[in-house]
Amino acid sequence: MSVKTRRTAEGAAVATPDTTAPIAPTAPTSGPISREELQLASRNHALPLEMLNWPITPVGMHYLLVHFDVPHIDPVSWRLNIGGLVDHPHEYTLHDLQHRERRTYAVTMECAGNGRSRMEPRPVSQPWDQGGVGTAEWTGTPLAPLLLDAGVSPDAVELVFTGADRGIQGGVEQQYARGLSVADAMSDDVLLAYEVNGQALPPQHGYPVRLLVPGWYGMTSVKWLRSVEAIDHGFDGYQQLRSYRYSQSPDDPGEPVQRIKVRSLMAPPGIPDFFTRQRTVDAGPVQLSGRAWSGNGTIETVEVCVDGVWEQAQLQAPAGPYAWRGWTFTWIATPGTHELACRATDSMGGTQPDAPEWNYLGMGNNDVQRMTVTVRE
Ligand SMILES: Nc1nc2c(c(=O)[nH]1)N[C@H]1C(S)=C(S)[C@@H](COP(=O)(O)O)O[C@H]1N2
Ligand SMILES: [Mo]
Repeated sequence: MSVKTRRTAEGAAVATPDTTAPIAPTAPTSGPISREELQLASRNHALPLEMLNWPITPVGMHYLLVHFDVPHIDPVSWRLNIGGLVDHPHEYTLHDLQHRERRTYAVTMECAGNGRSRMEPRPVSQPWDQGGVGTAEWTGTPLAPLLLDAGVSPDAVELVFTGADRGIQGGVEQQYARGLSVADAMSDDVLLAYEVNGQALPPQHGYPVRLLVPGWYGMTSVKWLRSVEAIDHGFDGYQQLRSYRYSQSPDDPGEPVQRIKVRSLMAPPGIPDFFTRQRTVDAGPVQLSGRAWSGNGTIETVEVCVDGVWEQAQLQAPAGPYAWRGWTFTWIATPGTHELACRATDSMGGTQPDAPEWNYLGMGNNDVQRMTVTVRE
């Protein structure tokens, strides 16, 4: 495979792939989960669904997705470089960023691959079930004023955000890097975050500084951020052009994955079976609850389905404009086996499909969650 190399503002070599770089390690399969998928799944953990009972996810329970290795970064020598097509390239220390305007937002973040293992055939990558989501209170400084200070050239089209982590994907050696249009990067809600839930970022969530782009799938929020570079073309890195696409085949360029699709999940009621996770509840009123979120407008309704009959759930106020919304529903459980489901609709009219909308990389699956519950006397 041929790999082009270019240099970032700080001189780091960044490989940009030719468009024949493989987009997935193997074709989608109906076979059992492989050892490689297990290896990824045990590194990149999910939100246990009972944690939906917490409006803010405790840090250790927030889902995790790390493509390569967690880099070991010395906060004293760490710098953030803002460069490329700007009038005033600048290097910031962690201290500099911590002494600029400080903001805290509760943000629901979801991995674009969440729900991947529920697709059939199953796209082969991190085999998420449903827990690739979490909501944390992120603190940092807004990016837009730094870009204004830098003076982004009118010729700039995109900003490239590059992390300190390096690895090989699709045969291409790369820093983890993603692009955003200048307009999206200038959005008032985009943060350079250095704290989560009131503590310094832990190593796995991007210490010392990560990008945080509310409303977009998680891949946009580059961890271990090292540079922001203004460029005069659309970013052509692997994580932009080859990965994170809604494509139907390995050679279909597809559409880019961007904002989070509407979704709701229910905290599993009652008690679980250790191995199958099947639920058992006592007959009588059962308070069902969960969370709903969307990167497109606000959550308008959540419906709960019991044995095929849909009814409205009660909505709580969201923890903030970028955070999920709690919902509750009282179910009068009668002895026997029942099927429960939930479905959210957002203010842009988006709703959840009954079955996954299949694509080659297993992106953006927001299918309705269903569970079978045994009710005992
Ligand atoms: N540098 C870097 N940033 C990254 C990643 C990565 O592997 N390297 N993973 C991305 C993906 S795919 C997701 S879903 C989120 C996950 O963030 P979290 O692990 O803090 O939940 O980080 C994003 N930022
Ligand atoms: Mo992700």
